[in-house]
Amino acid sequence: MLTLDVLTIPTDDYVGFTFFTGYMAMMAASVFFFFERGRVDGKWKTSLLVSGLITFIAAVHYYYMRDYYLSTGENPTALRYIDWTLTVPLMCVEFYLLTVVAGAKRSLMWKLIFASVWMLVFGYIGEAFNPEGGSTSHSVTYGILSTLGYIYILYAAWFGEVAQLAKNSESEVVRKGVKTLAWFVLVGWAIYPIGYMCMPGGWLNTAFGWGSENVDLFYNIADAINKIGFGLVVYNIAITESAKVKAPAA
Ligand SMILES: *C/C=C(C)/C=C/C=C(C)/C=C/C1=C(C)CCCC1(C)C
Repeated sequence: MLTLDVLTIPTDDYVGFTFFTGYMAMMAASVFFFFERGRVDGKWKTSLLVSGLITFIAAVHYYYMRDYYLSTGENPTALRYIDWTLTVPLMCVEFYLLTVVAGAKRSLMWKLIFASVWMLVFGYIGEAFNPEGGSTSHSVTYGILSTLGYIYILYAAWFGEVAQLAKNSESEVVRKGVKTLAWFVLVGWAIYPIGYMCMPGGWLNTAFGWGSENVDLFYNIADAINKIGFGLVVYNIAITESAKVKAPAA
C-alpha cells in the first residue's frame, strides 16, 4: 500500500503558520531583490545582491526549519543559528557598503562582523546548552554576554563610526537610509531577546509562563521585519540614488 507522508499544519498552530508565511515571504523578497538589481546603477548592484542573499539564505533555512518544527514540535535552534551566522554578518556588510562612499574603512566592517558573531555565539550557548527543564542563571548569563555584542552594533549605528560616516555623506538619501537602518537595529532587533526569554528558564517563561514555542514566534516575526525591511530600505536608497545618476539635477 502506498502511504504518503504529508506534513500537516494544525489549524491552531500559529507558530507553524509563521514558518510557512516566513518561508514564502523570504523567497518572494529574494526574487524581487535579484530582479531589481538590474535596474539600479552599477555602484548599488552589490548592495542589492547582498539584500537578496540575506533573504535567500533565510528562505532555504525556513524550508528546513518549518519541517523540523512541524515534525518534532521543537525549536530548530541549530538551523536558526546557522542562518543568523550567515545573514547577520551580511547585514553588517550592508552597513559598510552604504558608508563606504563616505570613507568607511574595511576595519569597520570587520568590527561589526566580530560583534555580531560574538552576539550569536553566546546566544547559541544560551539556547542550545540550556540544561534540561531550563536554567535561569544559564539563560541570563549568556543573554547578557550576547547583549554586549548587540550594544556594540547599536552604538556604532546610532553614535559611533557608522553614524558619523553617514552624517558626512553628501547624499540626503544615504543619511536618512542609514538612520532608518539604525532604527531597525534598535526596534526590530530588540524582538529577538524577547523570543530568547521565552525558553525554559528564561524570564518571560518563568514570569508569565510564555511557552518555548513562542521563541520561534518572535524569531519568525523579527526575521520577516528585519531581513525584508532592511533590504527594502537599501533598495529604496539604491533606486533613488540611481535615478539621480540617470537624470542629473540641472
Ligand atoms: C536575520 C537575523 C537577525 C537580524 C538576527 C538578529 C539577532 C539578534 C539581534 C539576537 C540577539 C540576542 C540577544 C541580544 C540576547 C539574547 C540572545 C540573542 C542571540 C537572541
